[in-house]
Amino acid sequence: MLTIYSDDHRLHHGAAELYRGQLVPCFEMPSRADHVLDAVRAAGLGAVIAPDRFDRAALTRVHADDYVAFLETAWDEWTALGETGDALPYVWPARGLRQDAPPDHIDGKLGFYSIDAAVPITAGTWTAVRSAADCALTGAQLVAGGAPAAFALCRPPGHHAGARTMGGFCYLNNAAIAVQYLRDHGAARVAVLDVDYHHGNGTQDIFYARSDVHVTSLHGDPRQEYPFFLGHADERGVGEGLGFNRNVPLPWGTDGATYLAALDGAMGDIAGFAPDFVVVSLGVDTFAEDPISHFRLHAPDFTAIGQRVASLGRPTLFVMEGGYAVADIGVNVAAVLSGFETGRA
Ligand code: SP5
Ligand code: ZN
Repeated sequence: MLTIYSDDHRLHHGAAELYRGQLVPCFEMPSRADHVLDAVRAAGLGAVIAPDRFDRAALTRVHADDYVAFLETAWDEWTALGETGDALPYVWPARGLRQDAPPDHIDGKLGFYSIDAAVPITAGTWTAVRSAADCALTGAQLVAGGAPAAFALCRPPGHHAGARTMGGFCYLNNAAIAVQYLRDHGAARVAVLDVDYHHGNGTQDIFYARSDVHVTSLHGDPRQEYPFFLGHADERGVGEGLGFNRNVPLPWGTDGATYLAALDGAMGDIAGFAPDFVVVSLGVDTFAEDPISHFRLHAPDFTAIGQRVASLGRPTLFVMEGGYAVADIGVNVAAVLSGFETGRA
């Protein structure tokens, strides 16, 4: 399968994120993508190509126009204050505060358009974010055009980004943008399978009221894990979307066997939906050595995940999400993709 990758990701390199009362170095760093690219090449999975450039309209099919405008201008507004370091939010419209009145000042906007303080905006963030979305869109274009599979090596990741919010290292929801592209280019039904360690709150929220996109996420139980405020098993969708969202929260310490059994339990639902395409939000932060996560998966488990996805027999777009054990990310991603290729054969 082709991998779609842009060097532009390097332009996004945040210095720090807020964690337990400290500004700590960002876990989401450029070397992550380098390791994935190296491993994909070493595994001989196929050519690596640059993304096409898509219209801004492809982004606003999923994200609110004012949110995209915020991302486009945030750095300039921030530096106009005389600031030289990364932009970070420090105040949020939580319960009891208005969520319908976007502020004018950049300090207010940063909080209005975010769910946490793990989303630094730097000079190159928008260029990197836009190119990551282009990678996902190029992958969607490929599978829409008949390719059996593609891998969008997106960085920064996307699944925590909602229609109007950034968070959890994510700015634009690359997977959701790809899903919408597929819907706009002939697909009737698209299934999302999110195997990142964290719940894909942005993706769930974007499609929650829709029956044309089925979203499944396996993740650390939000009662004990980020993002804490979405991802429970009783979230099944709303209105027309009722029954088209499936969460599988799993406890800290979940090992490969338990994880794969849980995945097997969700597969029938996805197959029954009869999707025209499958979009996999591919995080490998379920790895046992991941520095910010608490599952216990190893390389053979990642191969098995790829084989499970292949068993659906649908054209599949893999979109890179999380994974922070930098040296191992590439090997684990390549294991999923190779497992898919062998499972398909
Ligand atoms: C895309 C993705 O995987 N985003 C994850 C965002 C998680 N953000 C909060 C994680 C808190 C980090 N804790 C570090 C503890 C290390 N001892
Ligand atoms: Zn994650």
